[in-house]
Amino acid sequence: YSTAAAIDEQPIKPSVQVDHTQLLIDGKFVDAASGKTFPTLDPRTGEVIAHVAEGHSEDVDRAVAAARKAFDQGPWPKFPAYERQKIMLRAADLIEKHNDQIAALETWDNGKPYEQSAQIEIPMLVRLFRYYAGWADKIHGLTVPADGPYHVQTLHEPIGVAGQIIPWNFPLLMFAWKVGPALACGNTVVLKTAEQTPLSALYVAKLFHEAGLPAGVLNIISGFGPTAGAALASHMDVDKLAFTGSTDTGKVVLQLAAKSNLKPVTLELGGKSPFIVCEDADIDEAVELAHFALFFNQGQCCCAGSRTFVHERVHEEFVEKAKARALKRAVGDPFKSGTEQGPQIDSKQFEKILKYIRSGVENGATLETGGERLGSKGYYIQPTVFSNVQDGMQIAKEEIFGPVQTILKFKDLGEVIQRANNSKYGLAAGVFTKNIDTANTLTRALKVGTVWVNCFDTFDAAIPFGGYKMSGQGREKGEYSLKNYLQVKAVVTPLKNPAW
Ligand code: TXE
Repeated sequence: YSTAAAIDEQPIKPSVQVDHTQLLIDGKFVDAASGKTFPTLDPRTGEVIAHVAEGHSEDVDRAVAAARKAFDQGPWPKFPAYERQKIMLRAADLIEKHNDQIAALETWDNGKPYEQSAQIEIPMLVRLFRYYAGWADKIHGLTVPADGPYHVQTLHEPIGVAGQIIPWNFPLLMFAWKVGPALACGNTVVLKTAEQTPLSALYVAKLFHEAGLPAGVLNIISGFGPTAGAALASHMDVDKLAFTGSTDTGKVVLQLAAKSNLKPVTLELGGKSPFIVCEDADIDEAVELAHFALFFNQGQCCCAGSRTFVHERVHEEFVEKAKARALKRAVGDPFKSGTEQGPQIDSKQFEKILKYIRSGVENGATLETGGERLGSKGYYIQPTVFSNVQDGMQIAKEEIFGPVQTILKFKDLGEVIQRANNSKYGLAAGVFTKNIDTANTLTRALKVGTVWVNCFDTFDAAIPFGGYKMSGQGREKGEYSLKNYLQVKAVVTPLKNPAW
């Protein structure tokens, strides 16, 4: 990876300016009621990019009132579905047109490589909105063959005002996973962005308004969790809550929802996903994929393959090659072409990761490479690989959320299934084998929401995603996501002349 001196070079200037820093309520950019702002920082340096309006409960109240009005009196849920579809498609076209500016904003605020933003994430954002636009006019109920002389049908209706709270690791993709199905089903939205990454959602929400979205349908609140986030989760006039973030905060928002108006909640939380390399695997491919599964997005993925289980017969070779691959990882300014890894999001995450690395060393895991910060400014961390990791170690049990690969050795299939499932999480798993029977056995046995076989992080818009156990509740993406945003109404009508 890069030298400290390369990291400490003058950061590359992003080719975008920050146009929107206010809250977006009822179709207008407005200051927070308190007039307060907070700084959003460049993870490359820790310096301020912009001061952003800081939403509190009064602002959440204003946004929910606007969303309520747009739902109850406005056109959105009453629009023919085709009109909703057209607006979503127009928004997707505009996002595509602004691809490079949005990507630059996302990278600046988050630190992820610009090429990843521009070539993967923003195109995926466009794809997600087109996918959900496609559903808008295909949502319908059933005719039910009930006993007795009744005509029975179900109507699938929007729930109402959706409250959505998202994290900072994929600011725009999380925005699309939530806003896409909500709008397609005819709901209105109040979305709170993460305090680390407020900028890109404001830009994209503005494009939705340019595309013809009526005022009040999509409101964006920047601000902090315990204030703005908690106000949204406990709001009496929010009809549904969707949350992505840590398992601890997931428990808090679920309680707030229960204590207020019992709004239904979907949760997409943490993980400690096993990546299982069987003895018959092609080792070079497995090393590359395991590297990607862990280090992608600076290791800041809920589904990161963060427990790399390797069969004992190929273990030694795998460790050597995994170490060599990590040493080759291109860490540097995310705006530089070819960069694979930028800085971590902020000082809190940076310190958390370094603490986990220290605990790995103290608990007797072998530090193969890395383990230190890189450079003297910003939040860069050396790609780190541990071998000889034991199941009971903190680094094997808890979510590190950083560029730290932990390699564990296994002997047979029964053992690795038991150990892979021995986690409070159940988000995803990777399985690397050429044997179809091994793949089928693992696929059925693993208690996780996604199994990637000989691939990882394949995130098509149509594939559902979500967790077993403490990784969450419900599914997002795909057709499954629609039911999070729909009420089912049964309509029963007696048949007066059943003989006909
Ligand atoms: O998460 P939080 P943080 C994991 C990862 C990371 C850890 C902590 O392990 O190291 O969580 O990150 C809002 N009421 N993931 O502190 O607190 C907050 O403002 C309502 C996994 O960033 O869960 C932000 O918008 N909302 C993950 C969102 O919750 C509250 C992605 C996420 O923040 C709130 C991110 C409250 N009381 C972190 N407190 C994933 N599943 O992908 C905070 N928030």
